[in-house]
Amino acid sequence: MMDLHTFCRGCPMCEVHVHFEGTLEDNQAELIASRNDIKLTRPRILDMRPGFQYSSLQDFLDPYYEACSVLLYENDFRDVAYEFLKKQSAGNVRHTDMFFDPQAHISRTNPRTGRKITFGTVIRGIRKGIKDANRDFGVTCNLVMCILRHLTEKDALECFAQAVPYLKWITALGLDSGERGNPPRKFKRVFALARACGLPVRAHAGEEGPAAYIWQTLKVLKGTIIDHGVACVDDEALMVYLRDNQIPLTMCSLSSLRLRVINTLAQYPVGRLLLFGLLVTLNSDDPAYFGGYLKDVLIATAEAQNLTIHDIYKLARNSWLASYCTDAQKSAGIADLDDFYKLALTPALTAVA
Ligand code: ES4
Ligand code: ZN
Repeated sequence: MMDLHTFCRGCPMCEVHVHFEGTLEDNQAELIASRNDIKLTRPRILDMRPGFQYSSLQDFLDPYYEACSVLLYENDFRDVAYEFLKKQSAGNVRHTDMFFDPQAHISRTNPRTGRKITFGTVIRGIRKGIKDANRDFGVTCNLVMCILRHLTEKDALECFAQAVPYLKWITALGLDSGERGNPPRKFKRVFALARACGLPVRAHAGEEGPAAYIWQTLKVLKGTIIDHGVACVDDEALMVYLRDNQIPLTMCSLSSLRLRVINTLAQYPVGRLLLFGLLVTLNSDDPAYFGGYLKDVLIATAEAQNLTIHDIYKLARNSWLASYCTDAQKSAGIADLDDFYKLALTPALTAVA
């Protein structure tokens, strides 16, 4: 039988919860800052000391959005997406549903031109990175536009209006940023608008907020996916609802560890929720910040939770089911995963090893 590490590293899967802005690595930010001839203001390098933990979500997000200030031109956005998808390909992560936060960019001014960065610059750049990565590595990527919940409903509606000419490039609408005090219902109208435009919707809920925010995502926003959802463990009826309706939960263990939602990886409820029958997936969230890309997250979590190869197989299978891939893409991905799983269980593999 194949060992757990080899299985995690090799299994074909999807990532369904990762933020474009959270894939910006220090060295890449430095490179882009230098070619744009701007100064890099990144308190973040200090924050990456081993063992450093952020004290709250907003405490993490403030420098996180500041780090984006190096991204000025279409090509900057293109390069970040391209380099990330190259890494996904190297880890056999064949498809990614990627969040991006237009409001973190369209509020900024290019210091070299004095002009605002436009929605078009952001999305055309990211699209180009996705197209080039597809050509060079065969990976695919869909874009999920996120609303920043710490801003107002008016800001959200204005952002959505700017997205309208580009809806053909946007697969779904999401909600992220600091959860506490910003319940999903605050954005009921913009989410209704997105659904009227034919977009599926989802929200970060129950990451640091209560189980009630998960209910609101389902019932008020009419979300079909819950991002994080850790707090569902506090509400038995909600767990049963999520299981019976097979609502995907896109969980991010290393993120919750770094943001002190949990104190140790062993406490993260992914193994427990898997056993309960929920459609859970594991994801990296902000890989440049939380200490690992998807396969690193999978291995660290599997070790801490004593997960089996079958558990990893389930998580990988769920990742295909939770993705916005076409049915044909899902069937092909799951067939490849099934072949890999059968190979992993072959007794001869132990003999060879
Ligand atoms: C995020 Cl960890 C986390 N939570 C909420 N919003 C986010 N945006 C980027 N990372
Ligand atoms: Zn997230």
